[in-house]
Amino acid sequence: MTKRIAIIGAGPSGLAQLRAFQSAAQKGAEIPEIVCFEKQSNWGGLWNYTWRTGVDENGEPVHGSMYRYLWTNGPKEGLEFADYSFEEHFGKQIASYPPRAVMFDYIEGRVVKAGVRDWIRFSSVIRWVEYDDEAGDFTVTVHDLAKDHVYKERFDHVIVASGHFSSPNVPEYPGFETFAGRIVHARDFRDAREFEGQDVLVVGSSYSAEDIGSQCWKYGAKSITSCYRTAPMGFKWPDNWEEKCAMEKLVGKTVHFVDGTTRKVDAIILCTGYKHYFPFLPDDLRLKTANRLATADLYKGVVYVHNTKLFYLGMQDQWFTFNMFDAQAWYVRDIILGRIAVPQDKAALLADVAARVAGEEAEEGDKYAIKYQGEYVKELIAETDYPSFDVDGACAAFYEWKDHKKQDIMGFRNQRYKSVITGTMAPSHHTPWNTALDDSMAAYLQN
Ligand code: FAD
Ligand code: NA7
Repeated sequence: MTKRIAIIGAGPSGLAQLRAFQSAAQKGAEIPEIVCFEKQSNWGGLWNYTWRTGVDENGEPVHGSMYRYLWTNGPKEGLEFADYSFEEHFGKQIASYPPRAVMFDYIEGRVVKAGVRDWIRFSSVIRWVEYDDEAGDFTVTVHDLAKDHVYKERFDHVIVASGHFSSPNVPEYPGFETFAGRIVHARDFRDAREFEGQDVLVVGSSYSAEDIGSQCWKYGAKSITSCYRTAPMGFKWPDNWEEKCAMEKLVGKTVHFVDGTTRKVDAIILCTGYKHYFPFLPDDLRLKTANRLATADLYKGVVYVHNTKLFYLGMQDQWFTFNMFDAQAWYVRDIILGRIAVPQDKAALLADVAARVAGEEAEEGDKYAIKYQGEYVKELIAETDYPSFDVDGACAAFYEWKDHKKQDIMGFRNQRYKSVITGTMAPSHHTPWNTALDDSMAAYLQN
């Protein structure tokens, strides 16, 4: 009997899984029946932009956390698909930090070419997954939002690719309840022009704080104040951007920081991260992990140690993204196809997780972290037929990117890097990032 595989989510991770199976089929392998469930009406995950915040047209929590004018926050040369280069998609090499719409087009291009859209049931939200010990399979409860119909189906394997940058971590500080201005989490930030002329406080010191602060700066905020809990971002900020220590409280519109200084602000943007959130999974199947490179409870970063028929994709914190999701998807595919064996001894699975955690913690610093995740990508692709590529070269692009940010935080996106897939150098973009206000694909591709 043919196996049945459920994939939850058609973002970059879920789409990588579809392409992995399709590529095996293309090479003549017999593959199981694949059903991908996607709650949105289109694919692309976070890259499928929505203006909506809160709930969507069906009353479901909006998945999207991306905003207008978003350009990639790392060079595209670090994430390029090894089986589908930017040059193949666009017919030419393009500049290194594409805006969201360009990335969406690229993501879509590979799966259109693979012809896997029919494997996806759109507007279909997974409500619940349970495992039947006796039958050894999963029952998945699906809500078809278009037909408003709830049904159940059985699957031999479930692959969770539902992302982990959608459910916000929202702290509260004293005085929030009486603040006469907007307090918004990054997940609901959509258009920097809303903050034009305002004094904006950005809480947090990671990617969202840096990029959302930069967006607001670029689109005309009067000033940016960012505040950190643990460590400052430490970039050379423009004159109207000040980085402060942790916030203590608000009194009216005045922020009090723990060093006793104060600052009056008009709006507060909480760039305080996200939670791994799986409301459709019971305790025995639900991954509980921090946002880190070596997640808890995932053998090889993908196999759930407490039920090895269940897989998770893309649950790590991410330096590498699309190519890492590919490495994982090819690996999971080969487990399902019986090409790779997973130890059935739980102690061995947990030992693998412990070794990964120890590896991540062995050294500090971003450079080590990038290399650590690069080694993970290498480890997985060595065991499958995913096209081998120069992972060290991709790491080198990331190291350069870190330096470029240190040199000029508002100018690093003007830099360019060499593709590790085609060997071609990216062209310089025609307009410096801080003056390029039009983020459309047409404008970007004018090079
Ligand atoms: P997602 O893209 O989140 O996709 C998950 C999919 O699962 C969604 O389509 C969702 O609708 C679906 N889903 C969720 N729950 C259910 C359910 N119950 N039933 C059915 N479907 C469900 N990465 C980069 O490489 N470069 C960047 O510049 C970059 N910028 C980013 C900026 C922001 C603001 C954020 C939040 C992330 C950014 N990322 C970036 C990282 C991003 O996580 C990855 O690029 C990528 O989108 C992750 O893919 P994914 O498929 O794992 O998850
Ligand atoms: P991250 O990278 O998880 O960072 C979260 C940040 O929020 C980090 O600086 C945290 O500080 C800070 N944080 C968390 N809780 C609090 C509270 N209570 N008070 C103050 N600061 C807090 O999330 P991002 O959204 O930046 O990035 C996620 C993805 O989105 C990433 O892949 C990007 O590409 C886009 P800490 O250092 O823990 O003290």
